[in-house]
Amino acid sequence: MIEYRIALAGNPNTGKSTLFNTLTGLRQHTGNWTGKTVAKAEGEYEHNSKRYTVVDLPGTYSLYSNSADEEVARDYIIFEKPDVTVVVLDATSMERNLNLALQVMEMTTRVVVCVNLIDEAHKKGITIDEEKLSRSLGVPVVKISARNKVGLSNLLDTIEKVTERKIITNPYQIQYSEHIENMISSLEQDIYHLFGDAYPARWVALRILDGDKNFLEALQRNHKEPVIREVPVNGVSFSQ
Ligand SMILES: Nc1nc2c(ncn2[C@@H]2O[C@H](COP(=O)(O)OP(=O)(O)OP(=O)(O)O)[C@@H](O)[C@H]2O)c(=O)[nH]1
Ligand SMILES: [Mg+2]
Repeated sequence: MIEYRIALAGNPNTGKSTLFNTLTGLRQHTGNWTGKTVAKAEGEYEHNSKRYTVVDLPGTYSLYSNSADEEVARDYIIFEKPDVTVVVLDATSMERNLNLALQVMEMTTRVVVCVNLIDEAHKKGITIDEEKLSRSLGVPVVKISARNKVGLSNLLDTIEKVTERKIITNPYQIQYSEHIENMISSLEQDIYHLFGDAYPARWVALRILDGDKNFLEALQRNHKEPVIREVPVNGVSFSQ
């Protein structure tokens, strides 16, 4: 049977675990992430005779290196490379929640944006134009209510289409100032030279510019060849 791996990412309290439980039911295993005190929940579902392993990532507001939760979520997306990352958003606070979606879209092209708590949004008179949002973001957007089991078959079909490249995504990329963009371009070339397309070069360049040593250490731990020594860790500064 064909098998795919799906990650659920999102801010805390957006309904990831509710969605995870609805999708996987009793087919779950829980434990901790290796070397961390962060809870790990993994489960399975089948859809159209394909098996999907789902990982319920910890809820985070960003995917930098601010906490063990963020490291776990970041490392899973970058090093384990799920076939699709579903970013679960709270329909009642889109502005705050979209921040994480944009971060994930810098890390991988295989993204589905899932707008949950759509029932709550309706109660508050909030309407979300998923087609317009999808065009702006360059990835599919699906509205659901995980608790009420609304929109789930559309979500599963959309995940399938992205895994099988029946939907080709083109995630919106944040543009930085010209100065930063120039540095990203030159770093990207070195990163590509070292790693090929093993990692998203633009995103790795941004982490280097950010001085994110925690990520570079994670890269050193997770990458199989010791080429990381050639990447400048301290030598880059973009202060004016
Ligand atoms: N009204 C409504 N409530 C929902 C829906 N989905 C989830 N909830 C509720 O939202 C709350 C948070 O849900 P969780 O599934 O625990 O959220 P989470 O994203 O896993 O939270 P963290 O693990 O802390 O990041 C719970 O009280 C759920 O019952 C929904 O579609 N509608
Ligand atoms: Mg949860």
